[in-house]
Amino acid sequence: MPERVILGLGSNLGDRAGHLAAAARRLAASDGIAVVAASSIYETAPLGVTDRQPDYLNQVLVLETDMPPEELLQVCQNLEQERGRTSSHRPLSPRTLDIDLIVYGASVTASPSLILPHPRYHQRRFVLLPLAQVQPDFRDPVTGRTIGELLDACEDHSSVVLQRTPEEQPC
Ligand code: PH2
Ligand code: MG
Ligand code: MG
Repeated sequence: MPERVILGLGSNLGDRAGHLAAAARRLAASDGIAVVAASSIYETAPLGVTDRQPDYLNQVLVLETDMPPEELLQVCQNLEQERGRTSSHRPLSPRTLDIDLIVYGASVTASPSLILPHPRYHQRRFVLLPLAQVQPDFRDPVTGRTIGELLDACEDHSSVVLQRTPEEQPC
């Protein structure tokens, strides 16, 4: 049985929508990866940054795959670099494409390169809102909290505005 994986995509540099669309297209074309759902695209205020930055476009994808987490992470990092992301960026600096593994099946793990579930996703409205749209029955693998409970408990109230619905997306 393939695992169900949630990815969080973000872009706040260059052709933001183009970067997100390219990521979804390239993932769907990858051997062993099926993209089973894509949220709408949301325009979101930059969270946690200290300098003034452009707004992000954020989206959540649901995948099914047998690919192990570390291998999937490598695929995502390769896509980030294809879209011109430099590996020397400061943490929280603007980026052309960021692809985060949010949840990988029921996995709860921590290695130096990958923590699952993503340690901060539940503090980010720009992840929770699109996730609620594509996976309304989602539960946190650690706490069992529903997506509604996670949203209620989330202290991030920064702006997350629907920008584009999936039907209108170029891919
Ligand atoms: N990603 C960050 C830091 N801050 N803010 C928004 N709105 N969207 C993001 O994807 C985002 C962020 C680090 O990856
Ligand atoms: Mg990120
Ligand atoms: Mg990242």
